[in-house]
Amino acid sequence: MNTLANALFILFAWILAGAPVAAQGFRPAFLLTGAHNRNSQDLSGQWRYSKDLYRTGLTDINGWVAKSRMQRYRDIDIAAQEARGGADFFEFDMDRGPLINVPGAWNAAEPALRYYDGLMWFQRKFKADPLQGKRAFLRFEAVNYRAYVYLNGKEIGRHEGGFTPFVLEVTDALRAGDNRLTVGVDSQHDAQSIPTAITDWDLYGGITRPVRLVITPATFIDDATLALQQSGRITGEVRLQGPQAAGQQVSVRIGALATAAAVTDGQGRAVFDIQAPAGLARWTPEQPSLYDVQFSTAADAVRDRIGFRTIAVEGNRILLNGKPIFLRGISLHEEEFGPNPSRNMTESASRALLHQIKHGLHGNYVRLSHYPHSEVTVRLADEMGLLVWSEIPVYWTVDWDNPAVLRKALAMQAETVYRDRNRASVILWSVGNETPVSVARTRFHGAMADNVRALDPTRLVSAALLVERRTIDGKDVIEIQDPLAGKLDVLAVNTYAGWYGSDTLDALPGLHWKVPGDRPLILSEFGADALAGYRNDGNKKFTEEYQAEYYRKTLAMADQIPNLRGMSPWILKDFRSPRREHPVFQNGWNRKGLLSESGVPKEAFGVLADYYGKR
Ligand code: GCB
Repeated sequence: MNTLANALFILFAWILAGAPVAAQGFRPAFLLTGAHNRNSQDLSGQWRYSKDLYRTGLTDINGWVAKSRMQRYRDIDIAAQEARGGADFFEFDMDRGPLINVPGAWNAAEPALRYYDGLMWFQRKFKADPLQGKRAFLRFEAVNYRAYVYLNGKEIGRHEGGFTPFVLEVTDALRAGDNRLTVGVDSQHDAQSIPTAITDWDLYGGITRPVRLVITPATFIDDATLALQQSGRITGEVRLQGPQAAGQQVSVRIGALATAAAVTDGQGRAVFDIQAPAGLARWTPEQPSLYDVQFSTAADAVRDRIGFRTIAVEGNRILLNGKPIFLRGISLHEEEFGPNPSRNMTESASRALLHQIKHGLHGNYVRLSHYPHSEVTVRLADEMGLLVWSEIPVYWTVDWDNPAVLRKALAMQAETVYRDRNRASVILWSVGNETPVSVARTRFHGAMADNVRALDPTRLVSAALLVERRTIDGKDVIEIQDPLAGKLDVLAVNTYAGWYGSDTLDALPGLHWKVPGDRPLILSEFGADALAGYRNDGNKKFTEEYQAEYYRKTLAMADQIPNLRGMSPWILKDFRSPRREHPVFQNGWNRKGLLSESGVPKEAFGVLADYYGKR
């Protein structure tokens, strides 16, 4: 294509991509947001797996359909076929494959899979009762990164995106009695995936969060939401799906405090708008009050535990329930304590991490980086009283000019917002992390900011930006030179002076910050590596002393930023990263944790805990 044709093509593609920015366009066909409280069968446990590095179970050479002897998803008893003899033979057998725990990443399951990155097949069998007019769905909380799902040999759907849930209807494919569920999981990332192939965290391929078979009535409550508005009213909606979705009476009960009723419209949507009851206890980190909320119709009911609070920006302050708040936080990857994490976020694994933030560091806030964390973690943040920054992995760089990539980002945002919009803890939606400024990149993030605001006008929008260094009038200045700032309610920057670059630690408190003062600013990251136990070797990099001093000096620098309203230093715990291969200090771990991988505190943990204790 010549340059003009190319430009017109991009423009046309952008118009097409822009059209569905009407955020509702990204609403998934089914949400089943209350799934964990429904009649469901948890399919966690031991599954069989089969490696498929050349993807022969999906396609043959030249992209032709896979050979039947390679199709892992076939509903077939291979041992029985083999016993019969004959011309047919097979180059897989899921029934006799090795076992693996689901949920969990395969990289931690056995040493040979540590750096396996590609297609892996999973299978398990389960029994189901006759449906008798009901409907059946599979809800996957997360599959990293692409999923190909087959039930009883039939393809029932695909999904892309490693950190958000998806729901597939299996009413027609499900058998009363024995069923065979097969999932192809492709962990490979490329220039068009989100994130791309290079990050600073582990690959963690697999079915990393629970899978449930959910049974519903023919017409069911797909989604139900309630939120406290600045006006003091509680508003929300319930969406029914099914043949009887229109004209149904829907009721909502908020603990023992209030009830309300509404009738669904032609699309199965009922809206609520009620005065907040006088006795309503507002959710705060200090008193994270949650109410049992029940949404019901004649045929169905779902429950949720919901907290009510408001969040807003006024001038350069952040107001929680109308009162200024400072975010005493830390960043967190989804990785449990221990020498061989598998990203299996059980409630106890997640609680152990959040406990350190809340009670060890005296924090009230966590940055769940760099992707939506498990539903378990976000619910625990609600319960334990930790405010949450939530982000999707538009990280470092993606293919900014590609409308298909933008659509993926907007869809991921929608999946995240629909999943978490009942969580009082979530106050910030981030639209990116450390993406270098360019026209295409800023337009991409701008579309994300518009999308997330349209999906959820009740929360704040931010992004972790890069800072620039300049010398102005002989002074060493740190500034934000990013047009995206105009789209954000809260500015956030990552700053590593004193770790990356040549600054001495003593220079940090003297650095001048030139940032817009009209809005709140958060330090979304700062940090330095230290190997737990490496001490008494001078003030060298990688010692605990260096990291502790780095924290003291960076906190002294931070105290000079007038509109600083919070921080989430990098990071609570050492985490696995294939980028980090120093054979003495790292060995595949990013060592910027305040705790070692198994939870041993480094000196800097105490420095931050003292600071937060006084803040
Ligand atoms: C960053 C990234 C984070 C890295 C960190 C580091 O700026 O946002 O993902 O892990 O720096 O350790 O360099």
